[in-house]
Amino acid sequence: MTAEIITIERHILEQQRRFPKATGELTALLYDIALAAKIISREVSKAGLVEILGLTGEENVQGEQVMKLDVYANDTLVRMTEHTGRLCVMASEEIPDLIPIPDKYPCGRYVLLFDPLDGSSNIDMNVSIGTIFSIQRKVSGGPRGTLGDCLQPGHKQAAAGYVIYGSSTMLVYTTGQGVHGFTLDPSVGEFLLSHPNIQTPSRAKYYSVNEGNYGYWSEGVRRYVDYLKASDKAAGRPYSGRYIGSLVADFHRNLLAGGIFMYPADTKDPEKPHGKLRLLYEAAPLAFIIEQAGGRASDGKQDIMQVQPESLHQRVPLFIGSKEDVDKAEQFIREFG
Ligand code: FDP
Repeated sequence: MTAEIITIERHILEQQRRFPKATGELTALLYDIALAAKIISREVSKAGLVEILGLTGEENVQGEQVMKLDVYANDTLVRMTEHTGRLCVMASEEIPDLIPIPDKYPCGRYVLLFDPLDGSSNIDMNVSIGTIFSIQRKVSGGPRGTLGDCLQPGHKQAAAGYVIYGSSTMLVYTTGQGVHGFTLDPSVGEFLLSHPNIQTPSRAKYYSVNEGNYGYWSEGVRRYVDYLKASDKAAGRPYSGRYIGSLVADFHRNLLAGGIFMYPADTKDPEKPHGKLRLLYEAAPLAFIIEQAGGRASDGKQDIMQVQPESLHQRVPLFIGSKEDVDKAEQFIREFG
């Protein structure tokens, strides 16, 4: 055996030791989430085998059909964290309102916001899907968590991460001390450190966007994508296109290989003038991760981390990935709208 084996528990604990005043609550919360991720991963890997596949026939708050696995992932995260005394309130992409901590359990110092199973329209096709989470601190004074605790800008996050259920299951997280990735070893049931201190390249090789929406984008976004495809050998263009259509998978690929993911605002659906993705459950946590990895996230005009949320399920245009490329996208939007 050559390399040191570092479990996620040991890694989180070692990070905590750098902060002598830390109480261990955040450490324990991250560990609770890792445990929930293992349980969700187990069910996802059986998705093609058991009757859990198929639609429940209900619609979520975004008007999308909810699959059973989404419900399972949502319930698992709630069940693994609500009783611990570490959380004051939760919110999920699947649930229209706040998820309060039941009165029978103590109230904690943290807020958990999550997308339990992102990319779920891909489940039936065996495409990678993921769980995204964001942890904020309780800022309200009352005995329980409030909507105001959830509606905090991304730069206030205490931690964020995602789990990708792909060819292997990986958990990637940050507490503001770099980005670290762990691969689940299913034979021992542990997440082991496989990608310490992830840094994303400052320039992309790949761009990821649903180009079927081209005709619905603004002039600036259209021109930017044309620019990425135009040949200029010295400048490293054209870029290669990669679009899985599953945010966590697209983001993870670009984080490691260098790339820009975009979900711009479009005029296709007048109900969704701000694009498709949600600020609190998708854009803000991934923005925290990409910034810690040396990249950037923008809504086309300003850093995602600075956007003040106004409602739980708010959508936001997203340009995220290699720094120079996000800068360039903003430049096109500034010039051409
Ligand atoms: P899905 O609809 O499968 O849940 O956030 C939702 C999401 O997937 C993202 O994971 C993905 O990046 C995006 O939507 C794909 O949307 P399009 O089908 O419009 O490209």
